[in-house]
Amino acid sequence: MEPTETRTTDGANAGVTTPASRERAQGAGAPARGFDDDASLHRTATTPAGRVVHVASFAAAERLIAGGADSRDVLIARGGDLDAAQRHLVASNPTGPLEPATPHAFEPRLLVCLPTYNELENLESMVRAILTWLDCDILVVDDDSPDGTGALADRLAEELPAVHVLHKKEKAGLGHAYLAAFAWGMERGYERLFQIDCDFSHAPWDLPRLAYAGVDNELVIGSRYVEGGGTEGWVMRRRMLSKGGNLYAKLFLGFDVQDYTAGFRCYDARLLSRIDLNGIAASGYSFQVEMTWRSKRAKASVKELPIRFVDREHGVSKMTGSIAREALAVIPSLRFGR
Ligand SMILES: Nc1nc2c(ncn2[C@@H]2O[C@H](COP(=O)(O)OP(=O)(O)OP(=O)(O)O)[C@@H](O)[C@H]2O)c(=O)[nH]1
Ligand SMILES: [Mg+2]
Repeated sequence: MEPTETRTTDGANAGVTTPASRERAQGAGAPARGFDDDASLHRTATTPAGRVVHVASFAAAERLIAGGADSRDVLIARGGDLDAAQRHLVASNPTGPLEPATPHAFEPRLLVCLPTYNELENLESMVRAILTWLDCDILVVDDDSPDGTGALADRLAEELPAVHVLHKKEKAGLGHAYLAAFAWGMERGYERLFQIDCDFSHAPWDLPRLAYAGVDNELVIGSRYVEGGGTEGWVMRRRMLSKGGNLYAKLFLGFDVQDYTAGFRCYDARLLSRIDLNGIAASGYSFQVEMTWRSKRAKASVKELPIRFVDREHGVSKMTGSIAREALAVIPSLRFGR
């Protein structure tokens, strides 16, 4: 069954296709597949802001993105209503950033879990961007960041009713932050729980895509390693580490998932309730691998959507050698140990 979005936005911009804009949309000499599929499902335009815009249903958007379009330029119209989208373009600030008129809304209660450690420069813009794109609540989980991120989170929570904060006493790793967030969210009846980094490596405008795919799949992974996905701005060493880590995980856990270590996800709370979260061993980035493995063991349907992972602009990475070493030991133990 094709999932339906219950209260969608008409927040997409549209315009007229010209040969020049079509050429830009497709990139010089590298046509993106899917652009000419079905003209009733998308249009392209060049706005004064200089971007090419595509308008589509979620299904059409996924075809464009898998074919090479940047999801940033794909704005999704209500029920494929391109005329409404076009009216929005006329009404909105044409030189501003391309944003939906209202955030995408879905029937289930959505909680975006946002772990932070020293993300002062990123937190406020991340929170506002998330709320621009998705009608959801946000839980910031801060491990007593020395730079004052926790105090900023409190100020945002005072201003924005959708924002909540969980303060932890000390830096305990990403896995622990997410487990605390899941417990908090499940106690309060949230039905979909998202993971996203607070450094813009994961694009807030991809959240509605994950939410939509979450209608039919208990685990949706924003994947760098399916067609249309990728990484930007990483040095060779970092690329090798990620690819090597994924190959290592696949060798032990199966080739049916392409991006085991991805941190951009949407979980159905019913899946989380079937997993023994207290038994999770990993805390670093093998937390993602362990959760994927346990989801597969719990017979979850897993869907990977292509994303472009962009290296952080502000702040510093918390990736360390010990996090990578943890993965070396944890991954085989998942397959053979427990
Ligand atoms: N609460 C909490 N958040 C953390 C911890 N470690 C990292 N984070 C957050 O988790 C997210 C991912 O961490 P990053 O430092 O970006 O690590 P990464 O994405 O694996 O590495 P890079 O690709 O180098 O950025 C960010 O939002 C961090 O602020 C932690 O120990 N506790
Ligand atoms: Mg990061």
